[in-house]
Amino acid sequence: MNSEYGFEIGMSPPASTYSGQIDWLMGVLHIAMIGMFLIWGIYFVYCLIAYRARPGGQATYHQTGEKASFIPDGIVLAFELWLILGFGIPIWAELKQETPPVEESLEVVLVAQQFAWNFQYAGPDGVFGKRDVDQVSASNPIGLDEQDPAAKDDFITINNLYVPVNKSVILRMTSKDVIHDFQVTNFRNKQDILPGTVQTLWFEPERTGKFEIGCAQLCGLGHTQMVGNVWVETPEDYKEWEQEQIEEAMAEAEAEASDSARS
Ligand SMILES: [Cu+2]
Repeated sequence: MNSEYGFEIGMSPPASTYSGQIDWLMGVLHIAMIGMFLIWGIYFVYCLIAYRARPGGQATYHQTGEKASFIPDGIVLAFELWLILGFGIPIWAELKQETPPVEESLEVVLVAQQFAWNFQYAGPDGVFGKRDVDQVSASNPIGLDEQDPAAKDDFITINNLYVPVNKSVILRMTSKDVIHDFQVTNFRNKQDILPGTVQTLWFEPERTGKFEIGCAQLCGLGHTQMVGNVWVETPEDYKEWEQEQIEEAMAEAEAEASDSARS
């Protein structure tokens, strides 16, 4: 873990709308597992003592038709079904299937690469500029097509994702090279990113602050350095930051256009 974030025992503080549900489920699972471990452990020791070898003892080598052992099995099975059907599947569906409406969310494109996170914002037109593999360069890591009118107001950030608090964020994620995995522990989410496809991940931050992004899929020698930050800001601060980025992007696009007109 990055030393800047300190060392914590247990999970890092929850910061998204669904992190409470994940923590609750993990808490129930851990307590149930400790309980089962203790019960089975005590029963095991009891059997060792009660059925130890004694003079005149007679071993039985066939089933006696005893049905009592099905009772604890049945209880455990019922408990597991209750967890899976009552909580596991609904929480999974919320995280992975019930993406909030795009109109009410901030949509960001994420292009992962060895070993960085490139975030593309659509700008005021709300349309993402096209990406072109042939235009990828050191200064244009995602290959944003400069000829595309929709690209003029787009802006890119590297390893830093800025979002407003209390608004859902939808990430459309792809990779330039190998499989990466976007993970923010505070948000309790994680999603593989496969080259050639687009994966969707959403979250809604509930607290302002800085949260660490890690790559959760071993992706090469620089894997451990593939870290970034999510900066969750107040809506006002976010708006201000966004405006600066748009102005910068527009000025750059204009300068480039006049450059190419001159040559
Ligand atoms: Cu990676």
